[in-house]
Amino acid sequence: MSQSDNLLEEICAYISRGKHSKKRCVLLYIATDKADVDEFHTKCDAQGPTVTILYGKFNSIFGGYTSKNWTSPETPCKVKDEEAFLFTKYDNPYEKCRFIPIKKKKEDIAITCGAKFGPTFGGGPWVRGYDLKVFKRDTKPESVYTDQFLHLNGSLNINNAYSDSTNQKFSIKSEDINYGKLIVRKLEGEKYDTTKRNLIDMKPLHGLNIKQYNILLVGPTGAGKSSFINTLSTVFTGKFEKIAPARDGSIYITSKVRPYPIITENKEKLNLRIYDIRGFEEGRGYGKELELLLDGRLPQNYQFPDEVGSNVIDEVKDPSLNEKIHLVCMVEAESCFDSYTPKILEHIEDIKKTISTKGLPLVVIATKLEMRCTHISKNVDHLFKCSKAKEAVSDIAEFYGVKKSHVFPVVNYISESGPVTAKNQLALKSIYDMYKLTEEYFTHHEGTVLFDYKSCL
Ligand SMILES: Nc1nc2c(ncn2[C@@H]2O[C@H](COP(=O)(O)OP(=O)(O)O)[C@@H](O)[C@H]2O)c(=O)[nH]1
Ligand SMILES: [Mg+2]
Repeated sequence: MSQSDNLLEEICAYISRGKHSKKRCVLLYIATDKADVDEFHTKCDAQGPTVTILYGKFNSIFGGYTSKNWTSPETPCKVKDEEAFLFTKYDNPYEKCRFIPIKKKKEDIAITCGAKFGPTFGGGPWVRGYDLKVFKRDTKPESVYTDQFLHLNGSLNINNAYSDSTNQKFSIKSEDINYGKLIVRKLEGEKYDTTKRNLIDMKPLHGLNIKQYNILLVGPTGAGKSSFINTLSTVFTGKFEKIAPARDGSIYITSKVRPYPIITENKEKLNLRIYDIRGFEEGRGYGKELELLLDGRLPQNYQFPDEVGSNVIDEVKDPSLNEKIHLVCMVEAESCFDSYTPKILEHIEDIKKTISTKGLPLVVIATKLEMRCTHISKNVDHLFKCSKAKEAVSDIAEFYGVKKSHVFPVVNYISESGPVTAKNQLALKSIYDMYKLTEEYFTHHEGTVLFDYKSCL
């Protein structure tokens, strides 16, 4: 177990009031030779609860936790957080972490968010008023890297908003933490991986009597349906996976219906199945196949013939809710709707009509956005602020008649590479929101039995 794993486990136990829970962390931001305020905000804003960890020069590790989002307003803004705290420990596995909670009545100034501020604990406004201002921009001196250490231009003045004792005499002083100096080997911003954990723990609504939610991917051939399944698998196992055959070279290979489970590195199975099918093309839509599939009447491993209607379908009789589709996800790579041929537009209209007749929820995944913007291809983080990506999301929402919040940009893992935080976040958000939408659909869906009669007998 690494040094930070150890520390994060202690912090996690402190947050969960002494109970060790199985939370995992994802590294959002790391600085070793420079501290960049913009990069910090790009990677850490709107991520929910985060831990900032400083690995000090003088044998100590320290930092702070906030349960609130970091944001970057032009005018700095104080944020209330009753759960925030600072921490410090010697860089030694046998030494316990010491926690410095937010003082009573100081919760309103637990953190300060600002476009020119890095992670900042306490509310100022004067330099000595911030308990831990890690670094800032536009000031002299700037943060500098010399002698293999990063000299941060923030300040450490605890006992303003944070203290571990009501008696000043016994409380931890700034000098007790890394000699009161912001000279560090490394700085990290971490977030507890709650989305992933929540997804693993999610169960279909009680009373539906189904094992999992079924999500169907539909889209033109080559849009990235199979690659999205591989991306999800990669996110959950932590290593590049190719469970769904995606296009390699010039042949598109998905020709059958196939549901894929998502399994984690610890062999935990998510309670959802993603159905991969053949994409539609100029000369081939779905005809009756789609309706049968939504109803759970298309046999498993059904092979799509090259010509629609050229086969006899051996329909599944009396399918249960377990076999039906519960949410449809359109996969869209182009969003150049003007260049779609009338035939393709006709296929899309047919699909939308069939989904709408069934009353099923529809969402869209927007893939390949990095191909539109060189900045995204160099760094996926750029997608969060890219105007071209935002435009694509708006266009797609309008075209498919869905809310913008139901269009999920993703950048698929298509080749062997290490984990990319932004790619993981995008894929996780999309699947988490799909799960929640399916739940919402069942909660409000008329005629669905949300009550387990058998358990009452
Ligand atoms: N650049 C890029 N290529 C992608 C992405 N998703 C899929 N692809 C590529 O697009 C091609 C078609 O993908 P595939 O998943 O087989 O599409 P499907 O026919 O919808 O299942 C493959 O060559 C993939 O490598 C993406 O997000 N970015
Ligand atoms: Mg495919």
